[in-house]
Amino acid sequence: MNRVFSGIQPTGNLHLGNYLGAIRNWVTMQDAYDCIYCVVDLHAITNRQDPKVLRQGIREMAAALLASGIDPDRAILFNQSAVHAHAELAWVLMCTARVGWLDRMTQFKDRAGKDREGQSVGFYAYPVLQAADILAYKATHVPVGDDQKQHLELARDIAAKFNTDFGVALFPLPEPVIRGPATRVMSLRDGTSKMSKSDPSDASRINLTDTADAIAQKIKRARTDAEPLPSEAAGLAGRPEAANLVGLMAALTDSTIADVLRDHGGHGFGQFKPALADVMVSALAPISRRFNDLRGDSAALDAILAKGAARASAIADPVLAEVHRTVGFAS
Ligand code: AQP
Repeated sequence: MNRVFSGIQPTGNLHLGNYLGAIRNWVTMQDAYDCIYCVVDLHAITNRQDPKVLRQGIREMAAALLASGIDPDRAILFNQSAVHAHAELAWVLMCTARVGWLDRMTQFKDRAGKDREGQSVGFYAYPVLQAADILAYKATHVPVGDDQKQHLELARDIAAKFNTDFGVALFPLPEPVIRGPATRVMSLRDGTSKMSKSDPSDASRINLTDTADAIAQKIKRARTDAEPLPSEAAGLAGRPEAANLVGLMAALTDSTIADVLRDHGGHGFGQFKPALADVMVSALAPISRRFNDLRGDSAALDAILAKGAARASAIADPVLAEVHRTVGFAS
């Protein structure tokens, strides 16, 4: 059976990179798969969090996902810490994963920079928890942005080693689903770094909660070069900011880079940017409206998350029991 699992951190607003790289695929996959979507609060505390802000962030992320089109009657939507199998399986898999494998994770190296020794052990081991998130449900497909490719390969390696070590076929090897023309949305201020919630500059990203005016201003001020758009994709080589904006237009209009360049090739950014801003505002305005309607109803959001956690536990608990028997635990 095909089963989809994916997660998102409740730290800060959902941005256009999260939406186009991952969430939009989450929504379409609900029609074809058995889907489990998780607000990953255990991952969030790998960096220090204010408890009040985290609690509110979990609800707000749930509201943002519902506003984006996740249907809690079809997909399972819950927060990670409410299902104990995640942390428990992570421990077992921590004993399967090798230190050398984690040492190769580029995201840790990039984010830790020179302060490797000052990072939490949890932040270092984060990709093992991510493997547990997926494998606790025997998920077969994981829709993610391009930045998560290496972590997905690690999850496959961990699943394969566990199966081999114990001579079982307990875990399927999960497939990443990385699709669409915007699998890696870049910062509006620097076309070589990814759009990210933790970028200190709000001008670097489009938040799903931004007003139409804020979107228009951010696109207007987005960094670009002085050349007009080329009429073919090859002409975007070495122009990361132009490539990013063209990719966004393609993703938001459900078309391809070639289509966008056919329509806008030869235009300067003074002409292209307002067209892009208009398309972006039309795509995001309904989501933003629904989000504002949902975010204030904490009781309703908590009820949706609790129901999702019960459904998730009903799938993960038997898998965990199978793991217990396989490794030789008495219970
Ligand atoms: N720029 C991006 N382009 C395409 N996809 C992206 N994703 C994140 N940034 C981009 C995808 O969004 C999903 C959820 O992300 P997450 O919040 O759990 O993880 P993240 O990669 O840590 O997101 P951020 O914005 O970069 O947060 P910070 O700055 O806090 O680290 C994932 O599928 C991810 O691929």
